[in-house]
Amino acid sequence: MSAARSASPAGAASSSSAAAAAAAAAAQANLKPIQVKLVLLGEAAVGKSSLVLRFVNNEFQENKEPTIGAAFLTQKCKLDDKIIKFEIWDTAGQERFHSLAPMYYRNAQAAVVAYDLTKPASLEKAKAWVKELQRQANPNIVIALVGNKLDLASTARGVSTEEAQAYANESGLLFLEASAKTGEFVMDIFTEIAKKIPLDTLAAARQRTGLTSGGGAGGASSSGRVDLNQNPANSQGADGNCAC
Ligand SMILES: Nc1nc2c(ncn2[C@@H]2O[C@H](COP(=O)(O)OP(=O)(O)O)[C@@H](O)[C@H]2O)c(=O)[nH]1
Ligand SMILES: [Mg+2]
Repeated sequence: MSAARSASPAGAASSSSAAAAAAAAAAQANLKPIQVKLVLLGEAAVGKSSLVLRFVNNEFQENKEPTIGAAFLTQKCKLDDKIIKFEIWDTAGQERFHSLAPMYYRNAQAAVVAYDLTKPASLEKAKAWVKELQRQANPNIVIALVGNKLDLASTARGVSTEEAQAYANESGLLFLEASAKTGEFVMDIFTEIAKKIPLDTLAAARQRTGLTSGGGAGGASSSGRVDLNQNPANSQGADGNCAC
């Protein structure tokens, strides 16, 4: 401290202005969105695309056409004094064949694994996806198990809350039941994920590496579409710097 002061004639003044600059930089850093790559997984027709549509546009389409080409959507969300920008990767129906390339979830910081709470088989499928994520994805990935179609629970529930909650607890997952149709608890999925992600670590890492993207968006085009079928070997940016 004293060494710094003697090194600079305007030591006191510059250290206080440096502190002010640091505070301003910190405030600025908080304003800068922290990008979080989030992938959706789960059996076809459980409502993955509908959950995203509800979260991003606050809409619901009754007979939603299956996603053509994979969608890449973004949505910002504020948590305390931080802004999180979710980069959401929705599938193009490859989940029907369980053929999602690992590049889809590579580098994801978060995953929503959805099932349809009227269909017990879809919970089994969700468990298989969780296993795959735990085996292949980033070891710190935050996974939320979501039982969708809560609006049908009173008439057609096939999976009890207790069963799914117990499985989520033993596997270390967040767990929520939600309805893309009514919107109930959809925001909560993303808020709970944001709370569990080590945002400070993520922001610091981004600053260190100078990365601005959640990584893995190497296949994203300006149209917001990504080709998930592309060869993973070719999926990195030209500088090979797509991974974070
Ligand atoms: N009742 C009800 N239907 C839903 C809900 N979410 C999605 N759906 C319907 O389920 C079907 C499949 O939805 P979609 O989002 O395409 O599923 P995805 O294949 O997992 O992306 C569509 O007909 C949706 O309208 C929900 O919360 N409640
Ligand atoms: Mg879909």
